[in-house]
Amino acid sequence: MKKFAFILFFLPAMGAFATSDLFAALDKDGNGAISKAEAAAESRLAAAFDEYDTDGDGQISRAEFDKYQSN
Ligand SMILES: [Ca+2]
Repeated sequence: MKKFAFILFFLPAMGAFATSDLFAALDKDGNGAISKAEAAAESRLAAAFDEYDTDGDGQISRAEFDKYQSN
C-alpha cells in the first residue's frame, strides 16, 4: 500500500520534469517562451506552431507547450 502511494505521488512529478526538460531544451535563449525560430528544432512542433500558439503572440508559452506535450 505504501509503495502504491509512493508511485502515485511521483509519477506526475516525473511527467512535469520531462515536459519542462524538453521545453527548456527548445527555449534556447531561456526567455520562458519558444519562438518560431526555436521551434524549428522540433519539426512536429514547428509544423503545428500556429495551432499551439493559441493566443497568437508568435511565442509558445509553457502552458501552450503543455498542450503540445499532451497531444
Ligand atoms: Ca525563447
